[in-house]
Amino acid sequence: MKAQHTAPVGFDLIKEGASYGVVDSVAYFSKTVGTQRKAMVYLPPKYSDKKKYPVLYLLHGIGGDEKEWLNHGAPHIILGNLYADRKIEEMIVVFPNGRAMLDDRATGNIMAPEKVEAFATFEKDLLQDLIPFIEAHYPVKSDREHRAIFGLSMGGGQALNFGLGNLDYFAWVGGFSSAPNTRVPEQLMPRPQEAKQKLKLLWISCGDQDRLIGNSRRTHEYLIEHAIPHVFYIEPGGHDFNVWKNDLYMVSQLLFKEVDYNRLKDISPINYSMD
Ligand code: FER
Repeated sequence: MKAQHTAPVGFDLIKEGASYGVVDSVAYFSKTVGTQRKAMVYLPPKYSDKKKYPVLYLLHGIGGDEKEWLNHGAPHIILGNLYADRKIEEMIVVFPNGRAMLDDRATGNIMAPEKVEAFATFEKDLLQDLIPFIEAHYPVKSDREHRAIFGLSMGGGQALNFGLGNLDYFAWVGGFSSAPNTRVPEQLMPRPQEAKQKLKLLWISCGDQDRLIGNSRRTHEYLIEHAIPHVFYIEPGGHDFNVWKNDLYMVSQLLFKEVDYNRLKDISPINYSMD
């Protein structure tokens, strides 16, 4: 059977008989920023604190905050439908606020240098404050092979920068429509062979009409040059939630399972699988 190139109609709509999990709003103390910070936490259907879950950290864009995915991306519905069809592993999804500064709201000039800088500062908050909070308060598996980091646009750049920069924390890494904050390839992945050995999944995707596609393309070209297995998924669309919802649909089905890049050729013709 051929893999679908995009999500089927209705993938993001409530269906009778499916259940959609629970979303918590949490606050944690950030030593990095020196204040309480918010995050949203999605618990899957049939959640039980007697189980242990892998965790997906799913990051927002420059105009968003910890609620952006939930307000615009229907992640609980997309995932709920996939659970109902038994197409994904059970996982907790954490939606952080990736703008690590005292006023972390997406107000005023969202492109102001100090606000853009706060997206880089979030690396420290995530590793030293948020991840320890999640691991202290939820029943999660805390090894690198059960931790994923993905994001859209600024959050895509963050996910690639932080994920590839901290391979001892993350084995599942990907950027959707990654923004200009994405490190240049040589800094993003200075030791390709180490990355190749440690990564379970590396995902680069972008809409074919997105003017930011160069960030994804240059990353892909470097990965090709170094023969690093990855998905490079160019999908129809621009810089918006139609694309990012589709990305979540595609990616969530791959997480925390054995990845066979050979079976992904329909979405990623060149991926440097081993055959
Ligand atoms: C830029 C263009 C786009 C930029 C950031 C973005 C910091 C982010 C877009 C998004 O998150 O949707 O020049 O510089």
